[in-house]
Amino acid sequence: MTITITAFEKSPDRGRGLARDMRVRWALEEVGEPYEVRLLSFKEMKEPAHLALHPFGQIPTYEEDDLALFESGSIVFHIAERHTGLLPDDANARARAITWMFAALSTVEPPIIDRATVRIQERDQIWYEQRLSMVDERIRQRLTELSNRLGSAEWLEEAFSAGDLMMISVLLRLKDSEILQDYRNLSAYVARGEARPAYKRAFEAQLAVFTAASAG
Ligand code: GTB
Repeated sequence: MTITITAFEKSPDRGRGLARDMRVRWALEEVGEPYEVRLLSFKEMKEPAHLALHPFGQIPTYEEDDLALFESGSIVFHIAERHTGLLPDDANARARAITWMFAALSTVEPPIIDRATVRIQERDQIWYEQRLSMVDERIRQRLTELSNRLGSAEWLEEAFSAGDLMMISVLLRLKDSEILQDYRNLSAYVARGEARPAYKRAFEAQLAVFTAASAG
């Protein structure tokens, strides 16, 4: 079985591991599955060959024999389902871990992405400051709720799971903002994820791509 994923040829995050191939790399590293990476320019992402794999012309995609997937959540779920290590065996615990994956993507990530969009695309608008503070308030509401649930626990459920992998991946987008720093248990939770050997391997691999592209 050969696994191939796609990633930015030169990531706009300058190798900070914020693009969504990072969560797929991390999942593959957690389960010990080797993979290859096909790097794409923005132009190539919108060409027919890639659109056949990804209808929205984005990264990441995932190819494994005759299976092709897109959407980072679906890809991480697929990896977690087919290997041990990212989902518990107990049916109820497994369902809860999957619930956290959905919570990360559908409840926590949207305002965080809105923040990035506002900061990039609406900076010159007269409503910029007001809109940014409204989005920040929505993020703080979610982080307060998440922080209350996590409390002093290490992970969202008994053991590290794909739910934590996805939640930490989503929270990492806030790492450089003061918002996350205001939640000490969430900052520590993110740091625990980053300290995992699998995360570090994935991070180094994506950073190497950016470093090579910058040198070339
Ligand atoms: N819902 C999809 C998923 O989860 O897979 C979203 C995929 C997505 O947004 N892909 C982005 C992409 O391909 C890259 S990751 N964009 C190109 C396009 O749409 O044309 C998003 C991203 C981009 C940049 C940064 N950054 O610079 O920090 C962080 C995250």
